[in-house]
Amino acid sequence: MAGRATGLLGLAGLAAALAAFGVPAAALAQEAMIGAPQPWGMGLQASGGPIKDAISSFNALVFWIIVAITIFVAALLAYVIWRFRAEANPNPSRTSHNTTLEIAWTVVPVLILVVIAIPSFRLIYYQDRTVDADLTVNVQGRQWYWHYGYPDNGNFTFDSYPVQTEDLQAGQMRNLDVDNPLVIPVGANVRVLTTGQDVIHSFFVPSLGVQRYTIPGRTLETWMRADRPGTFYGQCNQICGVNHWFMPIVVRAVPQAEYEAWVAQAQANFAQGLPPGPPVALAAGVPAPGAPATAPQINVAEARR
Ligand SMILES: [Cu+2]
Repeated sequence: MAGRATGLLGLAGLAAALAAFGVPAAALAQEAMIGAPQPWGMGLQASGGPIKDAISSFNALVFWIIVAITIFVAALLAYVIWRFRAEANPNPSRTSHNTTLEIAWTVVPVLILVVIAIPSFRLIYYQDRTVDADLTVNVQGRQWYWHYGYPDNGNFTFDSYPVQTEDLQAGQMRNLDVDNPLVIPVGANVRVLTTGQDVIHSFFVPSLGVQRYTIPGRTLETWMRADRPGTFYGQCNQICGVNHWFMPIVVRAVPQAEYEAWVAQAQANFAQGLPPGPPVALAAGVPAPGAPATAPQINVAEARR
């Protein structure tokens, strides 16, 4: 963590220095971010897109309401303990009803809940789906890995497995990095359709503010958007069996041109079962452009289970 914090500070310093020499800050603002848990992280993860921005501001609103209520109740309690102690108040009042007070302590909490409920419902509907999707990805939770599909790009599909600790490369995160990340273009509204193959899993990427159950026999919809390039880490967060803890998610957001290059490569590689990653057959009946007509219809990952 210390390393990353220093790195960020160094980056900001570098940006300031370069800005002084007339290098546009916008070029540096595109520096890739890492959306991941951090040691001693106390708040929510940093935001990589608009949904997480909305979650963070709603969280801040509720947090300050809680702080105000806590201070108010604690102060009231302290005052009552001091003011009505036996020594200062030897003959306690036997008052048991006060209509004005009772209405006030009913109405005020209701108003506080309304203040919370309005942005809360607005956020729920905002997260629910995107009106104009630029891209759709299919996400399937499986015991115990993720299976991704790109129906808008020839419907190629592939599996995403965690990198074993002994195989980690420099800079990769233990129990979080995967062999084949989900790749999306920066700034695109990505419709996410989730299904489950075996049991209920949950697709959860905190820094993009996305979370949806993956349920067998049912398709759920949500969306995400990364407003800056980066690598966003998540995990299955619905207990799904013994390897539940080992279902990391990596979403890489890259510029459009890089995304298109990745799609072209992925269509070829995943169609033919070439590296990187475990080979996967095409979805039945939908050959990817450029794929051999006789692509084997065997899902190797399936056979491995
Ligand atoms: Cu799972």
